[in-house]
Amino acid sequence: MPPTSPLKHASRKEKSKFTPHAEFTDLNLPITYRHLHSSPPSARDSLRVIALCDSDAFYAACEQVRLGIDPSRPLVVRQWDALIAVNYPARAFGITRMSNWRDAVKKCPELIVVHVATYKEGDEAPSYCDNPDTATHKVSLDYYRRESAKIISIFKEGLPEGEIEKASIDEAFIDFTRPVRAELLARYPYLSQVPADAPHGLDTALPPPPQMSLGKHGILIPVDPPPEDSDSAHKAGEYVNADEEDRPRTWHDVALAIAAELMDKIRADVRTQLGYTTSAGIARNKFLAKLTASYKKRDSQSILRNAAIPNYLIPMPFQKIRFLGGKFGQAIADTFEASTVGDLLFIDIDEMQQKFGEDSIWVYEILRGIDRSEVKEKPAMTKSMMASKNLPRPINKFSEGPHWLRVLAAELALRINEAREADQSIWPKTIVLHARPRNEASRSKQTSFPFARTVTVDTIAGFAERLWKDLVGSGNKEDGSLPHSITHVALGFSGVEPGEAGQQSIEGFFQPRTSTGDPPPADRKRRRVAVEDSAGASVDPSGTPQIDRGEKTMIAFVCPRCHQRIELESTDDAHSDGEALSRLQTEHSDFHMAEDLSKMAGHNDGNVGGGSVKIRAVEKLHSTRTKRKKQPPELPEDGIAKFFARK
Ligand code: DCP
Ligand code: CA
Repeated sequence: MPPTSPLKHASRKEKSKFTPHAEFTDLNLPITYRHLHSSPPSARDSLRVIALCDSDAFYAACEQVRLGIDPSRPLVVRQWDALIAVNYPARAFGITRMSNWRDAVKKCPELIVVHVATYKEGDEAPSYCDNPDTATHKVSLDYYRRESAKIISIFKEGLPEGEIEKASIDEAFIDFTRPVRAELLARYPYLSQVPADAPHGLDTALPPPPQMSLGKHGILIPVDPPPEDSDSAHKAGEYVNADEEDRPRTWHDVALAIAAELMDKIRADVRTQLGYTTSAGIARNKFLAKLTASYKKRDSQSILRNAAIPNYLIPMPFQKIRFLGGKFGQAIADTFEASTVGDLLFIDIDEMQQKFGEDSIWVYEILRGIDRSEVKEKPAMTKSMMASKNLPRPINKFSEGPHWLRVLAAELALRINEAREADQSIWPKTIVLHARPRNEASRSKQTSFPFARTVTVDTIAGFAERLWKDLVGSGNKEDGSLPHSITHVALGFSGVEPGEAGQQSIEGFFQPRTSTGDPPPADRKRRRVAVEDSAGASVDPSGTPQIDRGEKTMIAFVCPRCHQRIELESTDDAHSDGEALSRLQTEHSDFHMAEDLSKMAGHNDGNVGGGSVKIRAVEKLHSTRTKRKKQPPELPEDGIAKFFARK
């Protein structure tokens, strides 16, 4: 089917001979025993299955759950005067995110309006208040972050074998390729052995797939375009072609159906355990999974078979595709006078690259249903935390800064302490303050953040205030006025990571040590031995490494700092051994910390932990010299990069 909007560039490919469907050459790759047995699966795997799961009206749902409100009641979440989330019953009244909340109430008088939680100075935690003042309050999204983390944990529990990548606060990609392989082998055991007479061994094509139902756990996006009159139903995801189940199927279709079954179960767990409904899309790669998830929204999931890809993509406005919606998409639209994917299929790779550089091969492939980007699990801990505020009234005097610094410090304190509930050793290495003078670029100062058992708003605010002084100066001697008004402030932690094994507290530094600096003797007999001797090491079912030394069984750990193996005699009780080893690690790590501290003595600049221990800031707070950050090399003039903001 030729694209609907004729191109002026017909000469690029001879239009009479051009069939856009013929461009989709990657969709029918052979599926062989190798795809079930070779590991690990690759991004080119023809049995690859990816899902994107997105929570419905997420912030609104979070508030509904928190307040125990019936989900059928219309509810919106407000941030100052704007709406940031609108639940589906409220959408039925024509309310959108673009609406002003007062107009929304006019449209639906029974509308429940919840203002997002806020902090103000002196608050230890965010709270809900109907009419917070932007001059004194700061928005907090922590509750939504926590709910989001709970959803991800359910995904992980339900899918220990699958890779999960959080894509935004309410979206995650899931790579189902491995779990689906395992299910295929369990359900169709005849696939587990390559037949003796297979002509090409592992590269032999699999036997014909079973006629299992494909649409039991999701809406099948139709292979053939729907009739004209059902177009709106198609767009709303309501068009169902009764023949879809009768089509010949491939093993990839079976793989998609199995993934849909697994996804459905996980979504049901999220619904019953947390009360959130989600929508998912299941397809051969990330970009198609994302497009498929929005096929039919709200408590539903859709499946895009390879055979359905051409007719799904060809009429689609290409600017709907992620990364093609912004300036880059507009430049493509202008350059090629194109609006749909079908329009762009005329453009061959040479011309695309001539206009947009080598990297535009990525666009060329996307238009043909190819996306090799991987689902990559991000580390559970974000390495940085940031609290920021666009100031409704700019700060003009030095003394006006600390009010906002305390508000930001309260948010950071809550977040770091929450992270430490999960792992006591988590600690930020650095604290950084950014301030943006009016009409200028933001400036920042940072300093190291010392380790202590607890962190309070006061500790953080103390550091922030010194950074503030360093960053903006003390202001005019007469009235404290600053040379530039500050319109934005942000306070953050970076290098937020678990500390070394056993790093526990500043208090540990004061435990008695021997004159040699060795850790104090533990209750039980222990020895330090050279690391290289690992012969005979084994791991018991509890995960504790055990070394058999004649009659005695020793348990041990290797210190990541001094690389010494510290051993302890086992009691043959795994639980008690684990506890003893962990105590020993703590003591040993505290010893290193104490050593570090004593090396710092005499170069102090801060006083932390309520005692006599002074910590030297790595960057001198009152230094007038600022180091210039090395600029990244200039991006090439041509190419894709210039269309995307540098982050
Ligand atoms: N969000 C926001 N400001 C925006 C867009 C979104 O604060 N401009 C927040 C509120 C949303 C959440 O992010 O609830 C997730 O954004 P989505 O775009 O996924 O929108 P919803 O989840 O609200 O609705 P949908 O059901 O359409 O996904
Ligand atoms: Ca959403």
